[in-house]
Parts: sequence; C-alpha cells; structure tokens
Amino acid sequence: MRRLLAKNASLSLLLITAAVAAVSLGVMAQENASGPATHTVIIKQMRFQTAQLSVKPGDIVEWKNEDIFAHTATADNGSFDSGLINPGQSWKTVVKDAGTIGYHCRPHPNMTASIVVSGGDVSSKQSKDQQADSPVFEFPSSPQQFHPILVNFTAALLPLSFLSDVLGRMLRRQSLHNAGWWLLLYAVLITPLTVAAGWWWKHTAGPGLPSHVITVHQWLGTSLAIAFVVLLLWRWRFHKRDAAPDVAYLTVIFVTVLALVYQGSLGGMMAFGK
Ligand SMILES: [Cu+2]
Repeated sequence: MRRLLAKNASLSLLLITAAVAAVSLGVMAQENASGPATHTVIIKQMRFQTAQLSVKPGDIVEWKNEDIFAHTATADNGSFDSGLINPGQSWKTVVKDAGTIGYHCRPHPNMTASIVVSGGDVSSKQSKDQQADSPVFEFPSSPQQFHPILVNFTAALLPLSFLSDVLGRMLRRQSLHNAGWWLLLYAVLITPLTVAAGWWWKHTAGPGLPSHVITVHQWLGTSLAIAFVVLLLWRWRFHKRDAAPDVAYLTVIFVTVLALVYQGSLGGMMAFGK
C-alpha cells in the first residue's frame, strides 16, 4: 500500500514537471514569435535609410554602413552612440523606452533620422520630417555648405576664362580677351577661399573621409589654387600689351581645366559615392 502511494506520488510529480515544462516551452515559443525583432538601417550616399524607423520596445536596430565614408549613429538625447562605423561594418543596439529618438551622424550633422518606438507620437514626427525635407533656405554656416558653393565659382570662372581667350582668337575680339583676363583674376581671388573651406571641412569631418581620395583631392586642390596664380602672372604679360595669349598659354590652361574636372569628379565621388 505504501509502495503504491509512493509510486502514485512520483507519477504525479512527473506529470506536473512535464506540464510545467510544456507550458514554459509554449510561452518561450510565443515570446520568440512576437519577441524582439531586428531592424536594419542602411547608411548609403550620406543618408540613413529608412529615415524614420518604427520599432517596438526591446527591438534591435542595426546600422549597416554601405557608404564610402565612416559614419556614426548618435542619439540626439545621448541614449546611444555607435562611434565611427567604417564602410562595410555595422553596429547594433537595443531600444527600450517608447518615444521618438532622433539621431544623427557626428562627422556629417546634416545626416539625421529617427526611430519611433511604439507609443511614440508618429504623426507629429512625420510632419516634422516632411518640413525638414523641403528645401528651406538657410544661410550657410558650416564648411560642408561653404565648400560646394565656392567650388561652383572656381569651376565656372576658369573654363570660361579659357573659352573667352579661345573665342577671342577665333573671332579676333579684344573684348573677349579682356573677359578672359578678368575671369581668371576672379578665379584666382575666390579659389583660396574654396581651398580653405575644403581644408576646414576635412578638419571637421575627422577620419571619416576615404583616405586615398581625400589625399589626392586636398593636394590637387591646393596645387590648383597656386597654379592659378602662376597662370594669372603669365596671362598678365599678354593683357598689359592688349595681346592675344599664345598657344603655349592656352595649352597649359586647357590642361589645368582638365585637372579641375578631375578634381570635381573626386569631390563628387566623396559626396555622393561612386
Ligand atoms: Cu556621416
């Protein structure tokens, strides 16, 4: 009798253990099904894609850098900071509290995006994002705004100076040669500012720039600014006696224009990717 009771008791214990195990397994499976998800933000061409990511508390957000620059994902409120994510690398974090977390890239503060952790106010953030996307004029204040603006002047003045002199020779017009002189003078005056803004940008961007491309770009740009001064002195010798510049001068300025085109392509490569 006692043996039978003992046998019954151990059987019940076994059944209870099995039931508890089954229930907890079920709970675990359920948790897995609706549990933490991983969301991926691709960093490409100086943008976070998706710019506004919706997640649940406890979800994992992963940033994959598919750009040619190193970037960071840095929360505006300081709740996370990836540090530099090099091209081809990724970084992830778990988001906990509900709400909207804005984040940006430290080397490129214009790169902004947000994570909406459910419970956060999605609609107001959406209208704010739409506002941010519309082209509102802001006076330039950072080197990454100054440099591309100044580049336009350098890039226009030098080829136009060359073109004016070529047309002046073809049409035998002194006024076109005068234009060629003045355009070159303006290029010489504005280009040091373009170069300075470029160096300033490089200084603020830190190690995030592709080292090979930026090295060529920075020294070619600086050399071009110096070459323009030499060209101006050469051009002055023709201008002071109202003469048309000779073929040697035109050949050198043409090569300089080609170097400027190459310089622009390097800049575009860094700004927009290949
Ligand atoms: Cu960046």
